[in-house]
Amino acid sequence: MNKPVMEGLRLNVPAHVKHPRLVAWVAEMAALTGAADVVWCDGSQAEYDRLCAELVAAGTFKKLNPELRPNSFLACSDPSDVARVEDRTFICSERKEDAGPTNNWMAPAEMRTLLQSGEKALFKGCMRGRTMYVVPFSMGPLGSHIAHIGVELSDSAYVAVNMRIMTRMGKAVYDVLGEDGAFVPCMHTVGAPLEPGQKSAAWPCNPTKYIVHYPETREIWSYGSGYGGNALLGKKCFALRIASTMGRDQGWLAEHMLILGVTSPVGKKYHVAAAFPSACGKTNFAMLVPPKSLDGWKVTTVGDDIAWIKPGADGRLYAINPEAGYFGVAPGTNYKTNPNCMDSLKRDVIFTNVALTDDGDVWWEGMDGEVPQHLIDWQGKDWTPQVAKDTGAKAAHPNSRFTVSATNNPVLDPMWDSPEGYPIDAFIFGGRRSTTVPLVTEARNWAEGVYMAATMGSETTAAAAGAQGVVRRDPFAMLPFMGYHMGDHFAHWLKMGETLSAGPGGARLPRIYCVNWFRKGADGKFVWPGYGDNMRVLKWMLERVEGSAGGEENVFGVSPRYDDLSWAGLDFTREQYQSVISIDRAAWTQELTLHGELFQQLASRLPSQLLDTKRQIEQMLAA
Ligand code: SAT
Ligand code: MN
Repeated sequence: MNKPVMEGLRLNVPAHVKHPRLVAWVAEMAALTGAADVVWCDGSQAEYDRLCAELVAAGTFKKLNPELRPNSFLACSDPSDVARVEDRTFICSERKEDAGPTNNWMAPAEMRTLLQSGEKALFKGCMRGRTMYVVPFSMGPLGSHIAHIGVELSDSAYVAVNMRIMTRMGKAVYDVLGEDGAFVPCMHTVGAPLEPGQKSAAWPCNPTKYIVHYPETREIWSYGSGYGGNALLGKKCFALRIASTMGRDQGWLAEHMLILGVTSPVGKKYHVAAAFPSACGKTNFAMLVPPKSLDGWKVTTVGDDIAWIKPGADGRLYAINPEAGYFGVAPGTNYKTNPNCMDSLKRDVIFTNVALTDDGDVWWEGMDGEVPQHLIDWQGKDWTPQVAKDTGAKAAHPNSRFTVSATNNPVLDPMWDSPEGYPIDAFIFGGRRSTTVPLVTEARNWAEGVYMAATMGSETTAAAAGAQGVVRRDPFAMLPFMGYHMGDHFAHWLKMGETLSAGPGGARLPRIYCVNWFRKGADGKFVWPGYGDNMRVLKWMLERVEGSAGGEENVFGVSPRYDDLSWAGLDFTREQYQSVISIDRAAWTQELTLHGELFQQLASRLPSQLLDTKRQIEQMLAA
């Protein structure tokens, strides 16, 4: 009884770890979880190679044909563990009201009983028979004033190797942390302890799942899933849910936005941050190749999913990409939709839930070339085009992913790692809407832009478990990623705008745009070609920033007339343009009713400015 906590387990603390609070936490978690061993990751290539070899031996990874796909692996998950689980995601603020009506909430004390301290607490003994990896990481360039540090403890080697690609992970983080630096503790388990002698499943996980955030104490506890945003805790859990609350408290923004650099034909460089919901083409947009006819324009990638944005001394907003890699959707990626991505994926990739070809390479729906005559699908079953025809079975899961380092990207912005970040010229907000929302509109002022972001709707995708193709309000594309009350987020944006416009950079507040690449015609097909041709819209926006492009006011801002866009090299008629830019009065009356429903839901914390903006739009619509 009452034996010293660590008896029987060597903590193996390396000499370069000089942070007593961190060591004490690791010891406490090792005791709680009953981990068999503790491995402190150093982020080296040798360590990565060793862990990948162990994952191959455990059956989690298949090594792909080194001639076709050097240094790359395929992991296939348990069929029950393929996406984020929004209904199992919790924001445990002290007061329910602070989490707001769009988040699941449980009182912190109750959640802690369930996870940590109760008699049957889920984390008690959850790592028995497994190794606990200590994964130190920086979200953002090491030492940048915009960056923050996290440490993930996980019993998944798959998580450790993915985190090495997705974040700045490794030994150097301890230099930044020193003896007492702040870090966000990120506790993760697949929830599958092993009895002595029991062999692990290739993809261990637990039917019970909890993805839990304590915003006040800035902690993350994730139980039962090994997949993506549920398990790679630097991404959605830290860089969005926890960071959004840090941003609210400290005067900055954590947003679900890609960041791109755009260089004009005269060599002027702009930076644009764009919010879209999961699986709506952020990675494609971030790596966009301008059409030949607009060859003078060049796009470079800073980030493809998350932006941390802080005001600089000059009063402008500066953004960094807190991540170091891409966890992108594979299906639909090909040399037409995203050639730079295809080139990024030539080597050093971890694929999850795509199909395996007979020669040991990967395949997914929408890849270039002939459909293979035989594959092993993501569930390990034989797949042929005939099987697909008969049963509808997809070879790759619709939410199958690649994990690849940003440095593999041929159009990576040369300054992507700059600790200072980039000044943002424009924000874009876009949903996936087959009807109603025009191709592009420009907000007439900051408040109208915040309104556009707040009322954004989008059809759901395979990135989250649940029904697909259903329109739901997804304010700021942050619905699944907000760490606090959504209404407070709107207020935070409005206040940032006010503060910045009163400061030195006031005249340079970023412009705000609303876009929709996804409008469909009567035939059910997308009308707008999208992908590289989105450059035409982007060019218009930047010309607006310069004050050189025209436009036409409508109820929802300013849109380009047909002749305000460049059409060289694209056959797109005035009629087609009308069908993607037009505003239908009946559809917008209905749309405003839906905005009203969202505002009703958020009423207790809804800034009155947004109601004023709504009233103005209603008046214009009635006029
Ligand atoms: O699984 S993730 O949350 O990382 C991907 C996404 O939903 O964007
Ligand atoms: Mn995302």
